[in-house]
Amino acid sequence: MSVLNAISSKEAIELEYKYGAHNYHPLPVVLQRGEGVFVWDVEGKKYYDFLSAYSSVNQGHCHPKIVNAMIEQAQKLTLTSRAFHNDQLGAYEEFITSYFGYDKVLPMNTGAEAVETALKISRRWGYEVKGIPENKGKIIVCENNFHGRTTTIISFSNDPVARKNFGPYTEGFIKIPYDDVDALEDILKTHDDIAGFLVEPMQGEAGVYVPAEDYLIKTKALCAQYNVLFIADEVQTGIARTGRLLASCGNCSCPQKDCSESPDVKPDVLILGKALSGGVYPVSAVLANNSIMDVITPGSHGSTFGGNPIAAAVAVAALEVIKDDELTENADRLGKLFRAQLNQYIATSSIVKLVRGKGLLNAIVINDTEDSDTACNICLKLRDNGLLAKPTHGNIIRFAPPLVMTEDQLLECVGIIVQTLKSFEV
Ligand code: IF1
Repeated sequence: MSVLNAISSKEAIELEYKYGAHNYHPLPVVLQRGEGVFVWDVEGKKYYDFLSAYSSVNQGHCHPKIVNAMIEQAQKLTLTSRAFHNDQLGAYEEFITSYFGYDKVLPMNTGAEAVETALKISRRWGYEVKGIPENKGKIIVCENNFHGRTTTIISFSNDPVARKNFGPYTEGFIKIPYDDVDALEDILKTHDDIAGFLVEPMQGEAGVYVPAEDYLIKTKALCAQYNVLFIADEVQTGIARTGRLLASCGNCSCPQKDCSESPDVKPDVLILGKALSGGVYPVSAVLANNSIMDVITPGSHGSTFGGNPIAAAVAVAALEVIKDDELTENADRLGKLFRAQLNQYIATSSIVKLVRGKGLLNAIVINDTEDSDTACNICLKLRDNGLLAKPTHGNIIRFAPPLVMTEDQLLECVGIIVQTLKSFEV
């Protein structure tokens, strides 16, 4: 952009406030360019990105291999709809199903659409395979979940801000506490109309909450015992973020970090989004085996853009980058280093209570009341010091940098974070 039509941060923010719906409260920074772990604002100031568009940009900003795949495909064919075949979709479907170890994939665009798709598949499976009486099927969900923003999905949210005055809500969901195996068993024992159990392997929006080591193994086993589908929402945790290809695979004894073959924790229905495109394009997917996916018949579900040739080409490139650049291993190694470094500081700190997380999906809990603005003020100071992060619920700050970070960069970031936190110590 030439100097003549360059926009200042202040002007850009004013335009958004004047002409855009006020559905967000962004940190005041206006970004213009990104490369790898860095982003630059319109005044040219450089920052470490410690949010990665909520774990979408795992492969780093503007990864050349992914961007090139998009450009090349965009110059050839962008969209056919599913009324016709295109030459990219089948190859992508073969690639992603063998990558994650499933028979079939149903391609969509956003995370919420993929969650909706998984719910529809699971309900149909409940009626047509399990034999639940018509319209009686239930899905078990967890308290403090985040699965997106459609009317059905917010129907089983317990975030009042996300729900208020958007009713009437969709029926058929039973909510149980997260990380509570007994609560699941109680429901499964007493109900024979359950089609599925929808769960986040780690709760993101709830404040990066890591469940007990054996939670996923035990809940998966219960689902198998009661003939209920185990539906994993890996939109945020999937694709190397937590130091495993999938977080639902993260608690198994299998030594391989990049497999989803463990019989203990392999989800029956796997939901992916965000980093499936490395953040360059909206691409989401639902994976399942034939015995489940075959309930979907022509006309029963779909999307104009789902499975479009750009999305297909981009997703193949984005998944290749995960393996080529060894991002699963890097997230695992740097995550351990990050928590160890922060724990050293926390031992001496009165402003930070703890750090928790897996791989490079971590959070610190600030030692202040839930409704205080300390976490927010810390994020503003982090911005001034060249690192972008955002608070989740009240006094928790999420740290999720791109997975292409080097060890030296991570240590520099720990330095920025510790130095910033020190200025808040009392
Ligand atoms: C917003 C949080 C992250 C997700 C899981 C499905 C979706 C998401 C586990 C829907 C989306 C987002 C969307 C964004 C904020 C955000 C978020 F803070 F709310 F929890 F990532 F941490 N399943 N997560 O995390 O995917 O339709 O957005 O593509 O403001 O809604 P989507």
